[in-house]
Amino acid sequence: MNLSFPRYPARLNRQQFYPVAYEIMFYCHVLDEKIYELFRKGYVKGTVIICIGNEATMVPMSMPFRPGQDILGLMHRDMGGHLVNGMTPYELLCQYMANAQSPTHAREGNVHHGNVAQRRLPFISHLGNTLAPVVGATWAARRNGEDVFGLASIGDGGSSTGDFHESLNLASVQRVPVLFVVENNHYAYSTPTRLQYNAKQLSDRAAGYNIPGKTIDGTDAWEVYCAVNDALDEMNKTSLPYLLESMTLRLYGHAAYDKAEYVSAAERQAWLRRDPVARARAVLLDECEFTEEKLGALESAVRARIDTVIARSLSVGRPACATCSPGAVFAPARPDIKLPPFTAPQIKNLQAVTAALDYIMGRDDKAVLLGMDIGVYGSAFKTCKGLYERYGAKRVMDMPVCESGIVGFALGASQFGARPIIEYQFADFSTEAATQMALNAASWYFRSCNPAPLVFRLPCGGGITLGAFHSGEFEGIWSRFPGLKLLYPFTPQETFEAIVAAYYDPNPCLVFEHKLLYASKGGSIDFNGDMASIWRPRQYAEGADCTIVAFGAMNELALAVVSEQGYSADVWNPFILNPLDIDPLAASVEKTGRLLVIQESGETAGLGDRIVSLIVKRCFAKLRCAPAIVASPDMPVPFAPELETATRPDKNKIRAAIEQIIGEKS
Ligand SMILES: Cc1ncc(C[n+]2csc(CCOP(=O)(O)OP(=O)(O)O)c2C)c(N)n1
Ligand SMILES: [Mg+2]
Repeated sequence: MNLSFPRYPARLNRQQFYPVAYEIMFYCHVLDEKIYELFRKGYVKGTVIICIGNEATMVPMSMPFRPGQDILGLMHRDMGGHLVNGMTPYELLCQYMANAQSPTHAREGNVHHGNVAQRRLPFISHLGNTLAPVVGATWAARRNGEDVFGLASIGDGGSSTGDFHESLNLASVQRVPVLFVVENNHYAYSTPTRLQYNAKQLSDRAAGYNIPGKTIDGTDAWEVYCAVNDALDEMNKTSLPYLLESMTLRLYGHAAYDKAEYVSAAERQAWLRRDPVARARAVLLDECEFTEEKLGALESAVRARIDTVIARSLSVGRPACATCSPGAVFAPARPDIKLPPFTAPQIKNLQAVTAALDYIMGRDDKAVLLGMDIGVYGSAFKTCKGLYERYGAKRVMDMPVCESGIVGFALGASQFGARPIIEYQFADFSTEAATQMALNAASWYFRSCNPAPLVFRLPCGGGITLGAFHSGEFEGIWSRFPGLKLLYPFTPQETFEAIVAAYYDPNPCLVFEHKLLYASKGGSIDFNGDMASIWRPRQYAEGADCTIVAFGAMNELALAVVSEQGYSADVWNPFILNPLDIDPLAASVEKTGRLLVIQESGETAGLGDRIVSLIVKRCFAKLRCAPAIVASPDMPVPFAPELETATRPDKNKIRAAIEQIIGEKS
C-alpha cells in the first residue's frame, strides 16, 4: 500500500487519487474477506464486523488527515481509516486474532482499538461515546498551539444517541474543528433508517448547531475525498466543526453472525450495482490509463502481500495470562512527587476545596476546571469562587448541560496535555456520564496503556432537604468499576489532600465532597507536600471496645456519639474507598473484636457490605460478635425534612448499634 501520498492541505487530482485510493480500498476489501475466512476457521476471535461496501467512505474520508498530527476517532466499520493513519495490517490482524502481539495486549475486542500516540483514539462499543473524546483531544492539542483537525465517525444508528448531539453541540460552542462523518449505510444492525430518524437527511441537523452540513454519495470515492478536503478548508477558516453524511453501503450483515435476511433481494441487487470497489476500478480503466493486465498485476500483488502478512500473524503465539492481572488496571503513580507545603488557619471544607483548586491551578497551567456555572457564578456551592477571576474563562470553563459530553471531552483532553478537573453540580448527575466515566475513562489505561488523569468532584450526600435527585452518595456504585479511584475526605485537611492527590494521580479519581460538611466542618490545613502519605485511611479516635468505620458526614455523628457516651472505640474513615486499604481496619478489629460500619447510602448501595465481608474473611477468629451496619434504608432519599431525618442514620441509631455490639458476648 502506498501511504506516502500528500495530505491536507495538498490535494491529489482525480488521476493521482484513484490509483492510490483503489489500491487501499482493494487491500481492505480482500483483507476483510480473509478476516472473515480466518474467523470461520477459528483464528479470528469474537466476531467480525465486515466493512465491505464501506470502502469508498472509510478510505478516502481518512486520506486527507495527517497521521500523527490530526486526531481520529473511528467507528467499528472503519478498518481502512486505521490502515491509512498509522496502523499496520500486521497489527490489525494481531488485534483480530487477540494474540501475543495484539496492540491492545489481547485485552480488547477486535474493533475496539486505537493508538493514542498515533492519535487514533481507542474506540469503545457504546455508540456515540467515541465522539466527545475527539472534540476534547482536538481542543487540547489546539490549546497547545498545534495545527490539528479532528475526525469523528459514527453510523446512522449511532447518530440517534444523546452523545451525538452533546458532542456536536460542544464542538460548536467551543469552536473545535472536528469533522463528524455519519456513515449512513441504511441500517443499524437490522433497523432501517426510517425507524432511526425522521429527518430528510442527517446533515440537516447541522443547522441546529449553526455549522455546515452536507450529504454525499459515500460509494463514490472521489466525491468523498473532495468533500472531506472542502470541509477541512472550511474548518480551517472558521474553526467550527462540520457534519458530513456519507451515504454508504453494508454489503454483508451487521457482523459475521447476521445473514441480513431483512434486506430485500431488490435492495441488495441495487446495492451490488453500486459496489464502491467496482466503481473505483472502472474509473481506473476509463480515466487513468490502467489496463486489465496492469490492474490484474496490482491486485495479485495486493493478494500476495496480504497472504504474507496473514502467515506472519498466524505464527504469533497466544497471549500470556500473566500480562492481564488487576495490576494492569491502574496506571502507576509517580513515587517522587513532592509539592510545596500549604497551610491555612481555621477554614471550612468549602474553602478547602477552593484552596486546593487554587493551589493546583496556580502551579500547573495544564489544569482546567470544567463544569456548570463554575465561571462567573463560582459554582452551585461556591467552591470555585474567585477562580474564574484569577484564571480566566479558558481555564475555568462553563460547559453546556451535558455531563457525558463533558467527561468524554475531558478524557480526550487529558490525552493531549490538559489536566481536567470536572465538577458535577451534584454527585447525582454523575449517572449521566456513567459510560464515559465508569467504562471509557476507567478502562482507558487497561485497554490502551495510556493514563487517563482526570479528577471528578462530586458534591454528595443528604441532610439538607434536597430530595432524591440531589442527595445521593454513589460511592458504592462507582467503586464497582475497576480503574476508578475513590476518595472521601471528612476534614478540611483531608479535603485539600484528596483533591491534590487526585490531581497528581495518573488515574481517573473521584472525590466525594459531602455538602453538609461544606459549611459545617472546620479545621486548619497543614499540608507538608508529601503525596505518598495522603493515600491512607484516617483514624480519629482510639479505644478498646469496638471499631467504627464511617464515611463522610457519618464521621461527625460517630465521633459525637463516642465522645458524648464515653465509648472506648477506634473511629476510622477509610478515606481511600477504592482501592480500599483494609489492613489498618483489620488490625483495629483484631484488637477490638467488634465492627460497626456507618454509611449514609442505602444498605445495599454503599461500601459497608464490602468492608464487612473483607473483615469477616480476615478477622473471623477474632470477632466477638457479628459486624453491624447502620445505613439508610434501600429507598430514594425523601424530601420533607421529617422524612429525611427519619431515614438517615442519626445519633440514636448509632448509639443503639454500638450498645448492641458492645453488649453482645463472644
Ligand atoms: C449505545 C449502544 N447501544 C447498542 C449497541 C449495540 N450495537 C452495536 S452496533 C449497533 C448498530 C450500529 O448501527 P450504525 O450506527 O448504523 O453502524 P453500522 O453498524 O451500520 O455501521 C448496535 C445497536 C451499541 N454498540 N451501543
Ligand atoms: Mg448503519
